[in-house]
Amino acid sequence: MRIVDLRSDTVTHPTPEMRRAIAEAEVGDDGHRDDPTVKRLEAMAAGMLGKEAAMLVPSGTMGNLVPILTHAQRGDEIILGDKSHIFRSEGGGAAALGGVTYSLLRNDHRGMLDPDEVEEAIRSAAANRHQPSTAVIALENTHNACGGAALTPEDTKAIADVAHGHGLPLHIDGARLFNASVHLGVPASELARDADSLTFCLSKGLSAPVGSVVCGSREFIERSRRWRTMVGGDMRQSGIIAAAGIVALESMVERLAEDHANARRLAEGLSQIPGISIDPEWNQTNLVFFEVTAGDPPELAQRLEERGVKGGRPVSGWRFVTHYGITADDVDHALDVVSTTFKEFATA
Ligand code: TLP
Repeated sequence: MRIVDLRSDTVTHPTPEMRRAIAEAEVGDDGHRDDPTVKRLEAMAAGMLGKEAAMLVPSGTMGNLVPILTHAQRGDEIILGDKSHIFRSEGGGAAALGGVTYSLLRNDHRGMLDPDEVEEAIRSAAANRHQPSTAVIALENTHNACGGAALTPEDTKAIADVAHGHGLPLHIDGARLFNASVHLGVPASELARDADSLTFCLSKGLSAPVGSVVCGSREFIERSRRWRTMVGGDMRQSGIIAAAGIVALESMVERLAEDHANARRLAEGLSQIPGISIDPEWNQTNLVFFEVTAGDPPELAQRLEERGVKGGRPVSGWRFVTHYGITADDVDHALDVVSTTFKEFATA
């Protein structure tokens, strides 16, 4: 059966060039800072993001956790959006492992925070010992739960100005930063410019099998290395991973435009199917969210999966994700399957 896997861009497989690079990678022990391929990836990532230094970590979750632990101390708080991945989908790691509490502000439909609300939310234990001190503010770009919307350099600057006005750092969860960069036609370094720390994922749309990179100042990355060690994130011959990451950065960024075009095609097709509510104009990058207004969502999702179309989150809204493994023809096939399945439900 033909499978169209739209669950996430995390399902992407390494490209043939990545597999070759992995096989041939020169490696060492990164615990001793001896792995030349890891060093190359880190230098390359720092250069592309316009930062002094970078550090490879195994996952996006660790790429957020380590910077938060580095910026904040036990009893501090992080200000972030109520729909942020850090808050909703990372197991409360900052609280559980770092004693850092979450101060939530409303994410608007694009995942942006209101700079005035950020200003008002900042607190200091020095001023009042009954309250936690704000230690860091976080944005997400693109914003997963807000439809894959991209924040502009001006958006980031507006929040950074508030943070920096209080001597606080801005962290960006840029798991899909390169999708934002390609969508906006703006270099990733501009999107990163006002951030003090930032993580991006190699293993999502860029299709590497493993890995995320944390970027920041040399001093920040040195302090972060200690926290990476503490959370068990130090790896050994991780040049194996970095080799694929280098190929990802060299050859997989520009092609994200194809994923965005396929997502738009998918969104437009879905908008024609009775029982589905979606505004295709809203779609920006590779995440397609929609509402199902007919039928029983879990059963519909199961029926689609039985027919080879994987995706959807029938409990908290539906999402299809386009990526390197999905062609325009796959999109058309998925639309046929969705259309037929929804029609059956409508007439049942
Ligand atoms: N997102 C995944 C998971 O929720 C399963 C997905 O399918 O979208 N930040 C953002 C914005 C993310 O979307 C994700 C993962 C992460 C961080 C965490 O990355 P990983 O999964 O590598 O820990």
